[in-house]
Amino acid sequence: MEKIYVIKGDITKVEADAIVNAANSSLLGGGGVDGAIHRAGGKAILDACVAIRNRQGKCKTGEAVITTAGNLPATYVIHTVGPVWNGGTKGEPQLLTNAYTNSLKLAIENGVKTIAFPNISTGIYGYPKDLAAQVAVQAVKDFLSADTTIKQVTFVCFDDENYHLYNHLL
Ligand code: AR6
Repeated sequence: MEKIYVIKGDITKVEADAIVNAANSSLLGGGGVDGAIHRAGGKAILDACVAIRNRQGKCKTGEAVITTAGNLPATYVIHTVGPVWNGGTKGEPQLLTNAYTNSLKLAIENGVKTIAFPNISTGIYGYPKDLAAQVAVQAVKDFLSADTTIKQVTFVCFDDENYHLYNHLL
């Protein structure tokens, strides 16, 4: 599909209306891409996350919230929480689908036309990369087939394995 792109690189450098963060339920930062986004984006992102926490509590797995992107070249950061891999029988595929779909819904609600995703759950959360790539691509394709407002979705792969998997799938 011509709206979907794959690049290899660091999502904190990507110019898009929104970049997505693979956060945790606390929304208060962590390692991996989450740590990189908070480091590069500065305190404004954490302040916005704390405000959301105070307003609505933790972010459940598969759900998403939106904040400023602080000092990043993007306009917004959409923080979503992917599932921890527990062998695949604890609803992981549906929860990962929800993370992508709810991020895209929030994007549309905020007028986002270009959005970049990291490979959610495939680092610290241990989701097998090949299975996660299949879920991610299917979720985005299904969503875009019913929506015409999003113009561009970019999968930003940090490691070679994910980059090859996404190139193969797309
Ligand atoms: N740009 C793009 N992708 C990146 C970057 C980056 N700068 N850094 C890492 N990745 P992970 P998860 C890739 O562990 O598995 C955090 O502590 C990485 O190679 O960041 O969803 C949160 O707070 C991998 O493919 O997220 C949570 O506690 C992908 O990003 C937990 O980790 C996701 O790896 C979430 O775990």
